[in-house]
Amino acid sequence: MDHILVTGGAGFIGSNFVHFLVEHTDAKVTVVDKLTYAASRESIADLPADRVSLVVGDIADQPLMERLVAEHDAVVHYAAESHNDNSLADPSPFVHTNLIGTFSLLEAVRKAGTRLHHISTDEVYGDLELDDPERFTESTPYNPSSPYSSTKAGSDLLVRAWVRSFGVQATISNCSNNYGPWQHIEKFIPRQITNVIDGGRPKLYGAGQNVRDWIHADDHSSAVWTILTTGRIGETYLIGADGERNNLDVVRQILAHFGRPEDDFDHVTDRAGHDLRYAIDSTKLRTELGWSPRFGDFEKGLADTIEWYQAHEAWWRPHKDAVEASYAAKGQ
Ligand code: NAD
Ligand code: TDX
Repeated sequence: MDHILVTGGAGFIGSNFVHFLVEHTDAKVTVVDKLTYAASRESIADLPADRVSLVVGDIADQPLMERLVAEHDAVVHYAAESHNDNSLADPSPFVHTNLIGTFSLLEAVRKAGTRLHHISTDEVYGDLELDDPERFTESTPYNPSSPYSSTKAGSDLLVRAWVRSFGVQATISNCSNNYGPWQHIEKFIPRQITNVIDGGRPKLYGAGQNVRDWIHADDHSSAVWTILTTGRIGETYLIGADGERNNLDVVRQILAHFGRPEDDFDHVTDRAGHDLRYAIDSTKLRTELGWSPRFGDFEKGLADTIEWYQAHEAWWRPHKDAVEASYAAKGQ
C-alpha cells in the first residue's frame, strides 16, 4: 500500500490516522475532504508536503472519486457528518454525505478494484440498558436511533452489499466514542473542557447517567491500520478499549482536574432519543488480529487531552461563542 486515500482526513479522527500513516509507514497519503465546519486544515498542516496532499472535494462527486480512487492502492473512508445533535436539527447533510457519499465511493472502488476500509460507529447497534451484562459484538442486530446513526448504519449495509454482490474488497470497523486532540468543541468532552477553561459550567444532558465507551483516537488509528493490513475481506471488526464511563463521572473528572467543586455543572435539556449506553466487546479484533489499545488509562488520557485544549486555545477560541449560542438556543 504505497498510496492511500483518506476521506475526511481533515476531521478529528481522520487527521489522527493521517498522522499515524506518516509516523508508522512509508505510504504517500492523499486526503480528500470537503472542509465542512468540522474540518481543520491545521490538524494536518505540520505534515511533510512530499508525504501528504489535500484535495478539497465532496465524496459524493462521483467523477472526482473515480479519478482519485484509481490513483491509489487503498481507501480509508472517514468522511461523514458526525454529530448526533446536528442530525436532529437538520438530517439532510447526513443523508447526502453518509449515504450518497458512501455510495459514490463504493461505485468508484468497484470500478477500480481498490481495497476499501469503511469507518463506522457502535451507534448502529442502538443502545443497551445500564445493567445489561452483554456488550455489542459483530453479530448484534442493527437498531440505530438517530438520523446520524441510521445513515451510518445504511452506509455499512451498502458496503456489505457491494462486497457480496460485486466482490468489492472491503472491511468495516465500528468503533466506540473517541476522545483526544483536534475534536470539535461541539462534542461532549471538548465542550465541557472549554466551558471550564472559560470559567463556565459543564452542561449535562438529562441526569448524566448515559454511558459511553471511551477510546483514545490514537488507539482507533492503530486498530484501523491493523484491520487494513491484516483483516479478512468482507469482515466487520468492533473497536473498543473497555472505557465505559457515565457522563456525570466524566464531567466530575474534568471539574476535579481544574480544582472546581464536583457539583459545579448544569443539567440541561436532554437530547431527543438519547441513547442510554454503548459498550463494545472487541474480542474478535484482539484475538484474531492481535490488536490491543495503548491508552488503557482513561484518566491519564483525559488529563492529556485537557492540557492539549489549554495549549491550543487559538484553534478553538474563534468557534466557541457560536457553538455555545447554538446550544443555548435549544436549551442545552
Ligand atoms: P468529524 O466531523 O470531526 O470529521 C469529518 C470530516 O469529514 C470533516 O473533515 C469533514 O469536512 C469531512 N466531510 C464531511 N462531509 C464530507 C463530504 N461530503 N465529502 C468530503 N469530506 C466530508 O468526524 P470524526 O469524529 O472525525 O469521525 C470520523 C469518522 O469516524 C466518521 O465516519 C464517524 O462516523 C466515525 N466515528 C466517529 C466516532 C467518534 O467518536 N467521533 C466514533 C466512531 C466512529
Ligand atoms: O453538551 C453535551 N452534554 C452532554 O451531556 C454534549 C455535547 C453531549 N452530552 C452527552 C450526550 C452523550 O451521551 O454526552 C455524550 C457524548 O455526546 P457526543 O460527544 O455528542 O457523542 P455521541 O452522541 O455519543 O456520539 C459520538 O460517538 C459515536 C460521536 O459524535 C459519533 O460520531 C460517534 O459515532
